[in-house]
Amino acid sequence: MSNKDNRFGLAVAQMGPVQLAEDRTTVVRRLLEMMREAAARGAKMVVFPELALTTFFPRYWMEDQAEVDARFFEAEMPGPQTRPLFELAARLRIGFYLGYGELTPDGHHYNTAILVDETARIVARYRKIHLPGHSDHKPDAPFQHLEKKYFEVGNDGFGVTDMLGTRIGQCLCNDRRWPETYRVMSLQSARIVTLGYNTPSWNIHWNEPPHLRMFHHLLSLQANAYQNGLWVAAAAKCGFEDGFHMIGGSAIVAPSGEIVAQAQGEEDEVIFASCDLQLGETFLQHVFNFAKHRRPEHYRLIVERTGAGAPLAPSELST
Ligand code: CDT
Repeated sequence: MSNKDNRFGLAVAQMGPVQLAEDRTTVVRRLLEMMREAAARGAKMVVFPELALTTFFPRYWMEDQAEVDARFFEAEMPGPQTRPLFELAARLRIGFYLGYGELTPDGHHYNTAILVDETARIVARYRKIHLPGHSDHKPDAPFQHLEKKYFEVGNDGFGVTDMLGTRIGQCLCNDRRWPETYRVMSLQSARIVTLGYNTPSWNIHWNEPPHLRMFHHLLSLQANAYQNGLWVAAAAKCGFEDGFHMIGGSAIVAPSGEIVAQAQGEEDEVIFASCDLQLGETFLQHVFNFAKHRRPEHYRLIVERTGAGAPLAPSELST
């Protein structure tokens, strides 16, 4: 089943915390070091986290938008501080995925990720679609989760890109919990789904036992890798950022649903897997042969309803 030509060296670069006071240059230096390690281990591409260049700033209520823009958003990519990443990638002939806050020339804000190929060309951009949290100030909460304040909902969809001899899709953090994310990409024949995340260990909305955070993170990756016959590469930013803890657990998951590499701690750490890109075919030609077994005529509600409503009459269920 496995063939050397189908092998794809895939690295995930987990990041330990980035403190509020840290500057981009220090952070980029850490990313460069991990990119070097990934290339030395034979990776064709390395996946960095969501909002990799700064602390996870949506935990803070801030009112001075000009200051937020200057401190936490990138008005150009690459910019002066991120250019070294592109230069090293071209020199090492390695692709990468990078998450960052995007400020567009006409003033829009997105939680964005890009795919960069081995010539350092940006070949795809993804703007986060499932934005979690809230937009109002919650002064009684231990911290905020203000993604709905600082970002607009992404307008690019879940694209898949031909790159590095395979098909790669992107999503960001909360997207990984939604089955639609992966199915839309697997229907475009994605072989690898890349994602970065910042997942606080505590839930400000209810008293969720912290161990469930890790369990649901891995459950989402594993179930969706299997049900869509694809590889999933997930990179955390984790540990204590100014006293606020986020889970680690960066992982590479095979189309079998098995975890083939997982970060050990909550610091900067590169994990690597030599991925058999044909492995997904085993599932996609049989149990998940979409063309043969999917029944979209019975899935109407998935695109027609957002929230749950009343049961439909049998005659209304199918098209
Ligand atoms: N960054 C991000 O999307 N974090 C969310 C936290 C959800 S709780 C408001 C996540 O799904 O991990």
